[in-house]
Amino acid sequence: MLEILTEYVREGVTYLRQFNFIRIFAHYDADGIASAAILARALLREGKRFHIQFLKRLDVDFAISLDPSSDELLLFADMGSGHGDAINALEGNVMVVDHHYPRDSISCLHINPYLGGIDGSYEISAAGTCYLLAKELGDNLDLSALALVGAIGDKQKITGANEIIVKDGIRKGFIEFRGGVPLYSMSVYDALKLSTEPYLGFHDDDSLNDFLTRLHVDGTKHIDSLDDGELRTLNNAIALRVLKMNAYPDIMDELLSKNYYIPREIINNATMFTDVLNACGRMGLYGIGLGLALGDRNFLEQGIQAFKTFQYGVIKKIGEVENLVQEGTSIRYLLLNNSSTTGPIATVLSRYKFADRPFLVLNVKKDVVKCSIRGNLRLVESGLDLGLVMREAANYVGGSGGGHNVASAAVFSPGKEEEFIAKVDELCQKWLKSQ
Ligand SMILES: [Mn+2]
Repeated sequence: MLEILTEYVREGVTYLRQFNFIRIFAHYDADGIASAAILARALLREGKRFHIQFLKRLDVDFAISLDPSSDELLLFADMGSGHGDAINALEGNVMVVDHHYPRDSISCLHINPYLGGIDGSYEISAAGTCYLLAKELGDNLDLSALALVGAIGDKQKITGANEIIVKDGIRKGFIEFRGGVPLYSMSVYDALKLSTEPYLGFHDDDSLNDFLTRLHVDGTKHIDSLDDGELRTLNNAIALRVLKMNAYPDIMDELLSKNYYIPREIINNATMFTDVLNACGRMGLYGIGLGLALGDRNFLEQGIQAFKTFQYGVIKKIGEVENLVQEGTSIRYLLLNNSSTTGPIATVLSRYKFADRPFLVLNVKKDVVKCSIRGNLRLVESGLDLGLVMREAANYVGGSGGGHNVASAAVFSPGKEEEFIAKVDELCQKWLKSQ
């Protein structure tokens, strides 16, 4: 199934080998950080020099500001496929390695699973695509662990191309499948409190203490020290709690398929490693996230601290806003002011509390409104493309937007919130009705 994509990858490797200096631009989320780290580790082994910069978004002004020299390669990872205007405005040698739906034609070498007939939303991440490149470049099978991190970060399924990559890792001992619900490697108490995948909704200590007391599980124990019986009890209680929440119906199957360990990486728990990278990216601590993904233990303490702070902030915010959700005709939405995050809130609420309709979060800041929308596989299969919805709705109010069919984002100027919400609702209804 990777035949066509492999053709692109081979072409990419041939091109890459011509350069001794590669400027990597990567998206700032866990998949982007994993992508950059895969490229860095593979390039180091080839004796190539590189520079890495993380970006929240890509636009024409940024592209024009780059002014590359003729002997360097500009490599965009986990971004670019949806930004034809910016990529095509670039002078110089450019390569895009991305898994976002290629809406625009791009004038450079473009490695994207969709061009090889593979679903980039669910079956391979940017990190996975970078891994294929690394695997073609040299002996880099260990990097499959980071490809897995990218897939987990982007809420993908371990099927298709992802499954092939994970099998590489398992065969060589770089990845181990553990089974059960993925929980962070920390005390039971903290793991349940800080978990967003699964989201368990423990907003006060009493409810969490009650839960653990009823299960006869000691909350001070480390997750990785629980015996099989304790783990089974915990898994069953978590499944029951999640199923009572109006969660996405396939959520438990999805969770149970994703509890992996990556024994050679700095943080062995793949879910925890992913969320540490995500937190570092979201908090602007790119160097720490990248350092960890490159295997530097010096960043561990800061990374874990950032992760705890970030997870706690997300959980707390969800508790504050989950009763403020409003109903549209075919969507639900949340209007926030100056929230520190939008995407993670949208992800959790759309997966665990309001899974039957697209879920939109708007965050109104002083000069800009930032929006995230989330769907799920069932909505996508009914024909909904939220990347297109956000792009159209944002254009309608003079902003910009786009992304995956299942998760996308937009930005526009304050004052147009109601107009934007109505447009998103209308577009979603049109898509869902046409089925
Ligand atoms: Mn990605």
